[in-house]
Amino acid sequence: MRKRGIGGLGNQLWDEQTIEDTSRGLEGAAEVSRATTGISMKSRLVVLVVLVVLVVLLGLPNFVIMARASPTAANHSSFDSLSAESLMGSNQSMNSSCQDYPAAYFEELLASIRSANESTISSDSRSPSPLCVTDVVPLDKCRCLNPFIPTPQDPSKVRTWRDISKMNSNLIQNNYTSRHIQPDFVIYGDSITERLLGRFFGNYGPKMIDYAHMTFQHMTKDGGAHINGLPLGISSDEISHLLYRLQNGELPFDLQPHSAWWILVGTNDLKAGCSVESIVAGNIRIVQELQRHAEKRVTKAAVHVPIVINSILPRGRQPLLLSRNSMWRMIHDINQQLECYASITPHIFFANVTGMFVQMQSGGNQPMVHPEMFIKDNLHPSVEGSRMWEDYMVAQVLSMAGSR
Ligand SMILES: *[C@@H]1O[C@H](CO)[C@@H](O)[C@H](O)[C@H]1NC(C)=O
Ligand SMILES: *[C@@H]1O[C@H](CO)[C@@H](O)[C@H](O)[C@H]1NC(C)=O
Ligand SMILES: *[C@@H]1O[C@H](CO)[C@@H](O)[C@H](O)[C@H]1NC(C)=O
Ligand SMILES: *[C@@H]1O[C@H](CO)[C@@H](O)[C@H](O)[C@H]1NC(C)=O
Ligand SMILES: CC(=O)N[C@H]1CO[C@H](CO)[C@@H](O)[C@@H]1O
Repeated sequence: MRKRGIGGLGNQLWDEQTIEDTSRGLEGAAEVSRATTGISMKSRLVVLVVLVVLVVLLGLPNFVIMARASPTAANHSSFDSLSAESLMGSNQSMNSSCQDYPAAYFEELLASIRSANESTISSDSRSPSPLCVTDVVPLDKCRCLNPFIPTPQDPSKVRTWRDISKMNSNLIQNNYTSRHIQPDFVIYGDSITERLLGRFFGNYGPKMIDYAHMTFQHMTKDGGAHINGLPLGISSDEISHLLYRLQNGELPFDLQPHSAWWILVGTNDLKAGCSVESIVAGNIRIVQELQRHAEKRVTKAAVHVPIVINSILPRGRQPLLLSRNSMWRMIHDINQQLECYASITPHIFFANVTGMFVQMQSGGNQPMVHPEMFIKDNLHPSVEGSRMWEDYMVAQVLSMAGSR
């Protein structure tokens, strides 16, 4: 391979609180969620309702304006430029940082990851697998699954995983395909996406109700939004789990969003010890699955529905330093490569939301996750963070729909 991303993944990965490892750990995170999002929710809702009324009265159905007027966005300058810049123009702004990643780089990368043999990972430390970050993490600790091999989640980790996936297929069926209507866009992902449904490991609970509310208002026409977004996520999912879901019910032939596919996946692979390369290749593998689906449908329009790769959200030790072996370094490298991949691939776009979730501190040179955008685990977006992300996606999808 031409370029190895970073040298290795620090031990820090392994001593950090393991949040998405088991469902128990994740439920713990949900407790934290309630503690942190409950407090100011009422006052935010009041502000939001007033804003919605104002926007409706003034006849300015523009989410960007709403986002600008929101209390959090006020001290969050990067969001303005984020929303202003349409993904459609992103290829033009691409520059020399992508010279290291021409098309041939991605071809080699895919070939190398595709043929990586999982069964040799723990047994033969002399032939390190490109799946894992082998120079720091011992091979027998790597739990990275080959993102090319569709794999159902381990039932000892998430007992109800197949039921949750069935809930997602029912959502598609009951709300869309059986009624012969299509969503405007579909989002595939992990717990970050599942939360948008007000659901966590398949549980709709009081802790999640604010998320459900917010998504109803911001991403469904019934709730007053301009378009219907359909989030399909399962907490704890790695890329190979998502691939399995796509091949087993969550990407039925008759699902074809009007305007875009959107994917956000890979942060749980990072936690499993996966390399930058395997996560980049895995995202591309998911893109290919969506492309194949479109090709099966034959019509020209279907083939050209854009696919948006969302940047992996920040997580890990604070501040977010780009030092060797840090998780943020890996996330940064993954995002850089995905952006370059999108820039050379027709109809594929990269949505860089880093500016929404990262805030500079200590005189402007210490990036930290934005405290209001996440719950206490610094991994899952808060209701406010999810709202910003949804508004951003809606604005982008509307702009893509407009220019097709
Ligand atoms: C090119 O990339 C560098 C760093 O990656 C950035 O600072 C610069 O603003 C970019 N230039 C353009 C024209 O996008
Ligand atoms: C992968 O592992 C299996 C089982 O250990 C072995 O039979 C096979 O030859 C390996 N393949 C490669 C390409 O290394
Ligand atoms: C994304 O945006 C952030 C800041 O908003 C910037 O630092 C980064 O270089 C951008 N590109 C990628 C690929 O992360
Ligand atoms: C993006 O820009 C590159 C280099 O300028 C060009 O070769 C490529 O065809 C463009 N891709 C798309 C999808 O327009
Ligand atoms: C808006 C709407 O029709 N929502 C339905 C989507 O599907 C689920 C079942 O899978 C229903 O519970 C929702 O009411």
